[in-house]
Amino acid sequence: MAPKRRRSRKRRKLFKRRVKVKAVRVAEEPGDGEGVSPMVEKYWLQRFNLFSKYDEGIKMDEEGWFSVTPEEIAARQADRCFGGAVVIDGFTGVGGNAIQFAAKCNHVIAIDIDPKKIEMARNNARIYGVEEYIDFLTGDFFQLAPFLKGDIVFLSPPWGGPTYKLRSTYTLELLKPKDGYSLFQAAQNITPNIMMYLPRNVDLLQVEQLSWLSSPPLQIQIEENTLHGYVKGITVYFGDIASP
Ligand code: MGP
Ligand code: SAH
Repeated sequence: MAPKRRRSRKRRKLFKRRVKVKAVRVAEEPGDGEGVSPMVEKYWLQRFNLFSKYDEGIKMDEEGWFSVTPEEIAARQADRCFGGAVVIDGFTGVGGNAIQFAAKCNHVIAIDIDPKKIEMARNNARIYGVEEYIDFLTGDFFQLAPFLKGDIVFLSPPWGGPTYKLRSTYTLELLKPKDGYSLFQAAQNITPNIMMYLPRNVDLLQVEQLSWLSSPPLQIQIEENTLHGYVKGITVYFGDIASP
């Protein structure tokens, strides 16, 4: 049998270092049962920016991870509520926005086409103690819109996945499941007080044109949403909730 090869002192040192690095990585990775794929690991690393109460039993799925509005941004958006306002959150996801609206507005109607998202949003709202201020509805916002009444409509539709940022300019036609113009019009039939959460590379000229769909044109305010100095998205406020 060939004699066992001893590592040189230099290689032994290197080997030790490699083992150490691996141990640290393991500790930083999601635990078993977190359901986190490699694709969403970078969002998991930001989990406490998404939900400060993440460790208390927050539930997420893959789309939820890359779509949820970070808590600090959602809280700032919810500051636009006025006394007694009922907010319709047309694309609730795992509830990042609905929870913050429920904490600051009178009542929230939270809609998502995916029943699993509604269950996760309900669970997450319970953790934040605001479940009783939210009516959860499973359904298609476009089909439900003609029957809805509310003071503010919040729209954070799918942007087509994390690859939205590969384009230099994101046009409103790319929003899912329908283009931004159809979406805006469905909301406008409910109220002129509309908030849209859009990609940071959105075509701002197109966004401004949305306000011209009304006569006289709606007031509009465009806000860059930063987190720790990094732009995450853009919120557009229309109607009475836009600051002059
Ligand atoms: P991001 O650009 O995927 O993340 O999303 P990040 O960490 O800025 O990545 P980086 O590679 O640019 O460093 C930024 C934010 O946009 C997320 O935190 C979500 O709030 C929001 N967001 C992203 N997507 C793909 C969607 C989406 O499809 N719909 C909605 N409503 N929000 C999204
Ligand atoms: N603002 C949310 C994230 C929304 S992600 C948060 O902070 O958690 C967009 C959501 O739109 C997804 O959950 C998706 O299931 C939902 N959706 C897609 N098409 C829809 C439709 N036609 N009507 C209602 N919801 C829809």
